[in-house]
Amino acid sequence: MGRTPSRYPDGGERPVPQKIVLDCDPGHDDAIAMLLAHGNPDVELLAVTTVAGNQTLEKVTRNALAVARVAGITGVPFAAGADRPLVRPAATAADIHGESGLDGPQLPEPAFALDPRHAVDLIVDTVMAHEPGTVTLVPTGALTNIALAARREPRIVERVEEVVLMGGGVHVGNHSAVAEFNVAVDPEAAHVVFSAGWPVVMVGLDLTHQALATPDVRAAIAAVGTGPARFVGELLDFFARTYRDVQGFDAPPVHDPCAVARVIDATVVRAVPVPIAVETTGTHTLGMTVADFRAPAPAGCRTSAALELDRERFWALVVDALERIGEPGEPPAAVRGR
Ligand SMILES: [Ca+2]
Repeated sequence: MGRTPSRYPDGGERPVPQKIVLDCDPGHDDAIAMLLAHGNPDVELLAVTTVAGNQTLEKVTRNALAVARVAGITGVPFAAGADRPLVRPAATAADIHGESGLDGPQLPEPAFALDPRHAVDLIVDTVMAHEPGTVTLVPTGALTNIALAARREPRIVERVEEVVLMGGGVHVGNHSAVAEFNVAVDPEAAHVVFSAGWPVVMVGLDLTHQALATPDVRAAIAAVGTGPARFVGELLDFFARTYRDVQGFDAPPVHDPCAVARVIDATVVRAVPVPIAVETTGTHTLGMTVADFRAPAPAGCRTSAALELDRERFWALVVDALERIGEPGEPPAAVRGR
């Protein structure tokens, strides 16, 4: 499968690998996002941080470490972050992700211990330790940690290359008629992140509902035939059932790896600049991401909304990453000459 060069939205090539911090709440699709980031050679995973969301902080953190073991991720610090939203009571998505937050496959015991730092400190330390404009934050859960990091060390706002987040949506909701789960769980944090002034790419439901794990996709993943690919297959079996039963989807939308794919190649996940505000007071619209398309985006607009997925190339990236991961402990597939 051909490897595409990492590109800026204007088509120029960006330096590779792109350094990212993945802030997540695994979560079936978070797990696949982590595998994509680990297996793709154009992305360097600097740190993984966890936040309460799909399940409690304790559960999603344990899940993140389990996924690291499945993928053979080593030498990357993992840290636990906020155990609840900034203002509102915690909410989980056990109806979609199960009691463990990662129901389906058997989860292995962690192979290494958490970094002792709080996730917010790990995010700040990581961004400050690298050259300005070289680290991209990829949040795929509630935005609590990212908002706290921006407050803890405001200089990261200038220093981060961009924030490519899975959350929100222009025309679609899932937590309510108009609000997506990650934003709705902590709308105040989302407000901080969207209005901070750093570039924000909103990879929302308009985009991720195009990333459906249809039977042909699941067959391509199964054909990889490795432990991590089987793990993804078992995740998708469970995810497909809950998405069918709870939300009426024929095939489950695999949201979070779309944000990683955007970092890998902006032409796979196409976004348009548009001012976006987060609703924090609405009776029926709490957590809505309000995108203002009335006129062309003003000069200097720092937010954009992802609307168009190149479905074929997206899934090719996921399958390619799984092939490169191979069986953890073995040399990468590319070295074996497969
Ligand atoms: Ca997530």
